[in-house]
Amino acid sequence: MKNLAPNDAAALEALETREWLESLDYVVANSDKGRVVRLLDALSARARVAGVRGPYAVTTPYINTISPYEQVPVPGDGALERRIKSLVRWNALAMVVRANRESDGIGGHISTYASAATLYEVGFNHFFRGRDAGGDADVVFYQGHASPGIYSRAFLEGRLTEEHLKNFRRELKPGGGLSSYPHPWLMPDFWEYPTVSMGIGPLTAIYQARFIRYLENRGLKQASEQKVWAFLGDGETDEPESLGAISLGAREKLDNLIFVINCNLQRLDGPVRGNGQIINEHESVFRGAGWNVIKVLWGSEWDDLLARDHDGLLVKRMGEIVDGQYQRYVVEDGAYLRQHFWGADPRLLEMVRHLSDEDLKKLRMGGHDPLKVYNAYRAAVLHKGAPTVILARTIKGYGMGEAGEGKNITHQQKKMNEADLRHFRDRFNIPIPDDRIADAPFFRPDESAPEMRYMRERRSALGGSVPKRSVRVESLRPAFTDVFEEFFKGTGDRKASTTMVFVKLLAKLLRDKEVGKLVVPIVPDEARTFGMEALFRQVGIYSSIGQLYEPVDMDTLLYYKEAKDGQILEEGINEAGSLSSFIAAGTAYATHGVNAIPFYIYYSMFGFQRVGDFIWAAADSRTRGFLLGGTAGRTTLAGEGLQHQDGNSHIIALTVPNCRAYDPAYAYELAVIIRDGIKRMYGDQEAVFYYLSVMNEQYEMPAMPEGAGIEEGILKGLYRFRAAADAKAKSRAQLIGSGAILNEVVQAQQILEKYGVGADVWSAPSYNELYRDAHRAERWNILNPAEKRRVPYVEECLAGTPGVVVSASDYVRGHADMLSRWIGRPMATLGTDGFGRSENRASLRNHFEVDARHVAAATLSALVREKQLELKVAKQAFKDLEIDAEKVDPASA
Ligand SMILES: Cc1ncc(C[n+]2csc(CCOP(=O)(O)OP(=O)(O)O)c2C)c(N)n1
Ligand SMILES: [Mg+2]
Repeated sequence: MKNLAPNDAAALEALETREWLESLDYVVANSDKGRVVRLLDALSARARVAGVRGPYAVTTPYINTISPYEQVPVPGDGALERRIKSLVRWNALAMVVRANRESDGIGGHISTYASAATLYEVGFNHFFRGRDAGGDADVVFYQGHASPGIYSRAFLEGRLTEEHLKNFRRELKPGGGLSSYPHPWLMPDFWEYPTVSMGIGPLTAIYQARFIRYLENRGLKQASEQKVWAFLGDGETDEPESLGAISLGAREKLDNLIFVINCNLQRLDGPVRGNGQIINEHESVFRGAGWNVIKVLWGSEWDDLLARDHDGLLVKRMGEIVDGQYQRYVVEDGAYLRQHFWGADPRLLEMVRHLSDEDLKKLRMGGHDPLKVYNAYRAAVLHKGAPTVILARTIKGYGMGEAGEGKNITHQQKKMNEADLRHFRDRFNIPIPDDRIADAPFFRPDESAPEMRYMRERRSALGGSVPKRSVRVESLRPAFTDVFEEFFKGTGDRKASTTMVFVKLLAKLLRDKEVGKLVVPIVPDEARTFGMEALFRQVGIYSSIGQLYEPVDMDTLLYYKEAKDGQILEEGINEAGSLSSFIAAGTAYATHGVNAIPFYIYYSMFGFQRVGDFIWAAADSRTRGFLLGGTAGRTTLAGEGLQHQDGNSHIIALTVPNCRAYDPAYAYELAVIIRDGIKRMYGDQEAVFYYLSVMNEQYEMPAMPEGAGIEEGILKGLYRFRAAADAKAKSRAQLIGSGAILNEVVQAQQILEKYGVGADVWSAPSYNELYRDAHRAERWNILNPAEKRRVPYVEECLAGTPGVVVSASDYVRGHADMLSRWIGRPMATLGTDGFGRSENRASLRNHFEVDARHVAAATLSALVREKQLELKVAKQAFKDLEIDAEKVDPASA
C-alpha cells in the first residue's frame, strides 16, 4: 500500500473507526448483550494472538455504568421524597449552625451530608430494611461526618426531639444530647457501629457481611436477603484499612455487601486527587479485586447530550478532565463551563447551543439524581456472586452556595450568615419566614402533612426506622458441667503453659452442649504458634465453599480441614481483619440475636499496639468476647526479639474503659476469669470484654489454693498465693508477681528464706482492675468527705502486712507503679522497660532484672534501706546471686 499523507491517514482511520462502530451498533441493536461481550472477547483474543498488547483496561469510560435504557422509574412519589430530603437538609444544617452559635467551636459538619443527602434518602425511602423486617434487617455503616443528616431524619420521623437536636455535640446537657458521630457506646438504642475513625467502617463492614454468611452456613441464622451497606468518603479510601480487605469480599462472593463511596472529589484539605480521577482509580482497584462496579457520575440531564454524542466527543471530554478541574467547575458559573468545558471543541459547543448558561450550571451530578441512585442501588441489590461498589459523583457542600459549595474550606464550614441561610432556604424551599431565618429554627411539618405520612409509610413498609440498635437475645446461663473443673486441680508434675491451658479449655468449651456451637475461635494465621492445630480437625476451618482440594496432610490425624460449617475463622495474616471478625461476632447478640462468643488469639504485640483503634471500636460497639494476647510478656517469649516481645499491652488495655485485662499465671486463674467473663457478658449482659495475656513458658500448674476469697481475689486482681514459711522471721517482705514472672517471685521467696527473710507471695492477675477499684473508692472518698473512708481493695490486702513490698511483672514498671500510693510504704518495682532482645528466657530475665535473683536482691536492698536487715547480709547475698551493680540499664539499652 502506498504511503498516505497524514491527513489522508487520519481520514481513513476515522472512516474505518466509524465502520467498526456501525457494525457494533448493529450487533447491539439486534442481539443480546452476551453476544456483544463475546464478540469483543473474540476480537481482543485475535489481536493478542497477533501480538497486539492491550488495550487492557480495568476502567470504563467516564460515564454512568447503567445506561438510560436499562433504568426503571423510581416507585413512589418523587416530589414528596424531594420535599423530605430538603427538610432533612435544612434541619441538619440548622443543627450544626445553632450548635456553633451557642458554643463557638463545638464543631459539626454540614458539607459531607449535603453531598450525600440523595444517597441516604434513596436508601431510607426504598432500600434500608429495619429491625421489624426480622432476619432481613440491613446493617448500615453511615459516613461518620454525615451524622447531622441522620439525626435530622430521625427528628423528622419523630424519633428525636427538638431538644435532642439543640443538644447536638452537647451530650452532657440535662436530658442528654447527640454524639458527634456514630457511637453505640453513647447512643446504644440508635447507632450500631462506629465509623468516624476513617477506614474502620469499610473494613468492619466487609467482615460483617462475611460473618452473616458464617452464621448462615453454620445454621445459627436463617439465610435472608439482608444487606450490609457501607457508606464511605472518597478521601477515606486513602486509609489502607478501607481497601485492605476488598479481595476478601470478592473471594467470598459477598453479594450481601454494598459499598457506596460518596465521591465528592474532596477530602478535608482539598481535592482527593486533584491531578487524577479518584472514581476511575477506584473502578480499577475494585474491578481488579473482582467487585461489581457501578459508576453514577451524571444526572438525567446529561442523558440526552450523551445520546447525541455520536462521535464520542463528550465522553472523551468527560474522561480527560482531572478532579481538581471538575471541582473548579462546581464553583464557577455556566458561562465558565461553556468556555472551559464545552469550548474545548466547536462540536461540543454546538451540542449545548440550545442550553442557557443557567441550564449548563444545572446539569446535575449522578449522586444528586434520585433516579440514577435508585437504579444503582437496585442493580446492587440484585447483583449475584460479588459485592458491589457504587461510585457516586457528588458535590461537597451541595446547596451551601457561597458559604462553601465545592470550596476547599467546606469540610469545616459550620457557620452560615443570614444571607447564606436565606439562599439555602430558597434553594430548598423551606417554609421559614424572613424574620425568623437568622435564628435557623428547626422545622417539622404537621404530623398529618403528606410528606410526614409518606415518610412513615415508607419506613413501616421497610421494617421500621433505621438506624436502630436493640439487644434481642436471652441471657445465657450455661451449667458448664464439665468444662472448668479440671483446671482448678492443677497439672501435678506435668508442665503446661497458660496458652496450652487456654487451648484445652477452648476445646472443652467447643464440646459443651450449651455454648459449644456459639464459640467463634478466630486466628490470624497463628493457630500452630499457639498449639491449636488439633482444633482444625475438631471443629473445622470455616470456608464458604468447603474444601475443593485434598489437603497435603490428609492422611494425618490433625489435617487441615476446611468446611462449609467449619467453626474457626482463620483470617490469614490480618490482625485488623481478625479484629473486625471479633467485632462482628461479639456484637451478634445485638445485630443478629445470636449469643456468639468470640475468642480471638493473636501475638500480643500485634493487638493493642498494632490495631488499637479497632479494639477501641470494639469497645465502642459494646462487643463481647475474649481477646487473647498469645506468647505475651517481654521476657517470656524467647528468641523473637524486639518486635515481638510485649511489655506494653496491659498498659494500653488500661485505657479502654470497658476492657477487663488479666495477666494470669496459672490454669485455675484463667479458668476462673473465663468462667466469670462468660457469666458477666452473656448472663448478666454487662457491656465489657476481656483481654487475657497467655504465655508459652511451661511449668507445673498448681491447684487452686484452699481458702475463702481466692476466686474473688483473682477477679479483683490480687490474692495471697503463698504465705511465708516463717511468718515470725525477723525480716519480712510482701512479694507481688503476675503472669509468668510469678514463678520467679515464688523462687525468690525460697532464696530469701536462706537469708532469714520471710516473704509472702501475692499473685496479681490484674493491676488494671486493682487500679480501677482503687480509684472508684478514692473518687467516692473525695465526693463524701464526711463519711468513713472507703479502703481500696489493694490497700485492704497489703496495708496491714509486715515488711517491705516488691513487685515484678513482665510489663513496663509504670504498670505496677500506678498502685504504689495504696501500698502504705515504698514499693520496689521490677519490670521490663526497654526494647526486647533475641535471647533465651534466663538471659532476658537477667537483662531486664526480673528473675528470681533480682527479685530477691530488690527485697534485700529495700530491707537494708528500711533498716530491717544488716547491710552485710545483703552484700553477701548480692555476691551469691551474682548481682552486677554496673550492669547496663535495660530501660535505655
Ligand atoms: C483515622 C482518621 N484520620 C483523620 C480523620 C479526620 N478527618 C475527618 S473527615 C476527614 C476528611 C474526609 O474526607 P472524605 O472521606 O472524602 O469524606 P467527605 O467529608 O468528603 O464526604 C478527615 C481527614 C478521621 N476522622 N479519622
Ligand atoms: Mg470526599
